[in-house]
Amino acid sequence: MSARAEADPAALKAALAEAARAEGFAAMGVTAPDAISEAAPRLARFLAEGRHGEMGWMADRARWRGDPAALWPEARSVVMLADAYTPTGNPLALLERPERAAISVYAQGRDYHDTVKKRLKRLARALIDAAGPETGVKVFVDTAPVMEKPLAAAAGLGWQGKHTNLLGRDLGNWIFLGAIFTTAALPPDAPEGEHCGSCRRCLDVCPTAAFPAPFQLDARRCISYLTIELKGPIPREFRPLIGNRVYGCDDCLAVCPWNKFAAEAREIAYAARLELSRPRLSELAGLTEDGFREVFRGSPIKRIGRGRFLRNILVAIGNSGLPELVPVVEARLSDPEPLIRGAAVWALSRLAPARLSALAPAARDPDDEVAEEWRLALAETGAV
Ligand code: B12
Ligand code: SF4
Ligand code: SF4
Repeated sequence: MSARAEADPAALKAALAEAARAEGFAAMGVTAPDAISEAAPRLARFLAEGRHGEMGWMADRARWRGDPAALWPEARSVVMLADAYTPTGNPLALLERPERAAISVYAQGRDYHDTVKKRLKRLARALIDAAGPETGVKVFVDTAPVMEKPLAAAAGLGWQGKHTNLLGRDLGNWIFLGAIFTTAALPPDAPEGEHCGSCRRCLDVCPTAAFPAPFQLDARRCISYLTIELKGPIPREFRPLIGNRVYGCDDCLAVCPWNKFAAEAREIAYAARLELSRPRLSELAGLTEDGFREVFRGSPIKRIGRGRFLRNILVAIGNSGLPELVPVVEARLSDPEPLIRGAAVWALSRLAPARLSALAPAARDPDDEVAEEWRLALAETGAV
C-alpha cells in the first residue's frame, strides 16, 4: 500500500481493498461501528429465549456484542473481510457412507482462526503504514464479542440468508468472516439487499428442525452446537438425527443455490487433509489421548478434546447400523471418561441390544450419568 493514500480516505480504502485481494481475501467492505442498530434487540431476543444453550459467553458480553461502537468507542470504521473455503466436491455425499465420519468442511483443513487472524494482522499493519502511525487497529475473527454477520451485511459483502449465515451473490456461503476495527475514517459501503426470495431449501433440509422461523436459529437444536459446543451428553432425542456428522454440519450451507457462483478457496491451508476428508469411524473410536492430539494438531477439532470427540464418534457408530462395529463400541464401555462410556452404552443399545442386556449384570458404573444411560438403554431395549 502506498503512503500517498494517507490524505484521502477513498484512496486509502482502494489501496486496502487491493492489499486484501493480494492477501487472498475474496471480498472486503467497510461499515460504521454504529451501523447495526437492529442486531442488539435481535440478539436480546435470541438470548431471552435461551437459544444460545450452554454458550454462556454469548450472554456475558451481550452489551458489546450488540453494539460495536461500545466495544471500542474510538473506532471510526469497521473493515469486514470474507475468506472463501468453498469445497470442491459435494460435502453431503459422505452422509451416505455410514462407516465413515463426516467432518464439516471448515474443519477438514487447518484452523481458520489462525489463518484468518494472521492475514488480518498483516492487512492491519499495511493500513497503519498507509494511514499513519497514530492509526489504531484491532482484528477479530470469531471469538471476540463482535457480531460478524450483521456487520458484514452492513459492509455490503452480502446478506444473512434464511439459514442466518452470510452469503453473497459472487461469494456463495462457504466463507469465513473477519473484522478490522480502526480509528481511520474510511468511506462506508452500501448494504446489500436480501436475495433469498421464496427459496427455503436450507430450512427444509435441516435434520434437527433447528430453524424456528426463517432467519432465526435455535442453536440448542443445531448439530454444530450439539457436536462442538455442548459439553455433556447429547440429548437422546437428537442422537438418531445426527447420522454420521461428528463435528459440525454443512447441510444448510450445501443446498444453497447461490453456491453456483461461489468464490474459489484460495488458501491452501483450508484444503482437506486426506486423513480428515473421510476417516473411518472404527479408527477414530480407538484414538488415545496422545493419538487424538497427534491427529488433530493444527485443526479446530483439537479444541473439543478427546472426550467430546469420541462421544460424537460413538453416536455416529450407534447410527451406523453396522454390527461389525460392536467390538469397537464394547472397548469403550470401560473408557476412563464417563462421557465416552455413556455414549458407548447408547451405541451398543442401537447396534446390539441383546449384547447390552448380556453385559448389564456385570456393569455397575460408578458415574451417575453413565448409570442413567444404562438404565434408559436397558428400558428402551425392553430388558428391564
Ligand atoms: C455462536 C455461533 C454459532 C452458534 C450459533 C449460530 C447462530 N446462527 O447464531 C453455532 C454453534 C450453532 C454455530 C454454528 C455454525 N457456525 Co458459527 N458462529 C457463532 C458466532 C460466534 C456468533 C454468532 C451470533 O452472534 N449468533 C447470535 C445470533 C442472534 O446472531 P445471528 O445468527 O447473526 O442472528 C441474526 C438473525 O437471527 C437475524 N434475524 C432475526 N430475525 C430476523 C428477521 C429478518 C427478516 C432478518 C433479515 C434477520 C433476522 O438477526 C440476528 C442478528 O443479525 C459467529 C462469529 C461471530 N463472532 O459473529 C460464528 C459464525 C457465525 N459461525 C460460522 C460458521 C461457519 C458456522 C457453521 C457453518 C459451522 C459448521 N459447519 O458447523 C455453523 C452454521 C449453523 C447455522 N445455520 O448458523 C461463521 C459463518 C460465516 C458466514 N458465512 O456467515 C461465523 C461468522 C464465524 C466466522 N468468523 O467465520 N455458530
Ligand atoms: S448446520 Fe445442520 S443442524 Fe445446524 S441449522 Fe444447518 S442444517 Fe440444521
Ligand atoms: S438456501 Fe435459499 S433460503 Fe437458504 S440462504 Fe440460500 S437462498 Fe436463502
